[in-house]
Formats: sequence, C-alpha cells, structure tokens
Amino acid sequence: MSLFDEPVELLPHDGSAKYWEWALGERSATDVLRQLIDEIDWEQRSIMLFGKEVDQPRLNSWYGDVAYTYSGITMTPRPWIPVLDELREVCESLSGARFNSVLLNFYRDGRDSMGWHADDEVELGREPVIASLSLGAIRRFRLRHNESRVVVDRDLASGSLVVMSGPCQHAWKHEVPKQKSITTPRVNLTFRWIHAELVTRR
Ligand SMILES: O=C(O)CCC(=O)C(=O)O
Ligand SMILES: [Mn+2]
Repeated sequence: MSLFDEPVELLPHDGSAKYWEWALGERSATDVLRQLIDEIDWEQRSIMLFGKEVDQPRLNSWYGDVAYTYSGITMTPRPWIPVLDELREVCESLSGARFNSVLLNFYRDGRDSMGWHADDEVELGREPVIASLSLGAIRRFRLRHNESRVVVDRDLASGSLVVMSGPCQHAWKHEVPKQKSITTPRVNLTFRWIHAELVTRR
C-alpha cells in the first residue's frame, strides 16, 4: 500500500471530509473521463434565480434506483451503466458505505461552477455519507463553516475522492468556484444513498 492510499482529513471539527488523492487503482483517469463524457446523457437544466429562469452553470445527470429532488428540480433516474457500477464499487470500498444513486456534474471549463450549498435534503437522511469522485481539470473545492466562517480549500486532483460524513452537511457548506483560467473539462460524481421512504412530494 502506498501513501496515496491513505486519506487525509480536511475538516478540523464538526464532521468529516476525507480526501484520497488517488482512488482509481490501475484505471486511467483520462480514459474514465472520456468514457463518461461520451456515455452519460448530459442535460442542461435551468434554475430560478431572482424570479428568472437561467441555465445552470454546468451540465448534469442522475443515475440510480430512486428519483431525487435537488434545488427544487425532480430528477428521474436513469438505470445504472457498467462504468458507473465500477466507480460505485470503488467509492463503496474506500468509504465503507453503500450508495444507490449518483449525481454527475460536467464542468465544461472554468466558467462552470457550483455555488455554496449543503447536501442536506431530507431523503439523504440525518448524517449522509457522500462520496465525491473527480476526473479531469483540477478544480478548487471549498468548505465553509456555518458559524465560524472558517474556510478549507483543496484543489481536487483528477482521480481523487472526497468522502463527506457525520455532521459535515449541517455544519459546513461547500462550493466549486469559477476559475476563469481553466479551459479543460471536469466531471464530478457524487454517490449518495437516497432513502426512498423519506422522499417527500414538493
Ligand atoms: O463538483 C464537486 O466537486 C462538488 C459537487 C457537489 O457538491 C454536488 O454535486 O453536490
Ligand atoms: Mn454538494
């Protein structure tokens, strides 16, 4: 086992965000990235911003066993495909948790981003384990504590994994800011366990 196999803890308190610099074993991150860009049914969704409908600054797609409502949008899941099954197994074995769904985000270049939020929807349960796998361009991931406003920054390598757990989603928010100098794409997969019995109609 190499040093790369050992995760580092990113959070000082109030939950955990473990970071593995390399999670893919013998797999090439470039091959996986290419495969995902080709095989995933990417969608451009819109959100309401100050009463106006605007495109989300990224593409995304939802795979798995149950539907999910995210920022007011209900996503009907697509069935698992082999590459996602394979990546799910990687995430399950490193995190020790199980996942029945994955949200994929495609940041076409550094103008795409994701704003401050927590993954705290009721159907994720009280202290969700979320495994976040990154491929392609190195992008900054930021976590900000809700009370102290302490910020933790980490540039996420291609082939890396972040596993958030415990009270992380209650005590911290996270974002992927725009980085205008980045011209190459990144795909991020967040594996989640959706508790179908907790799904509410909104
Ligand atoms: O792209 C990332 O690293 C984070 C994605 C994320 O936070 C999410 O999908 O909820
Ligand atoms: Mn998130």
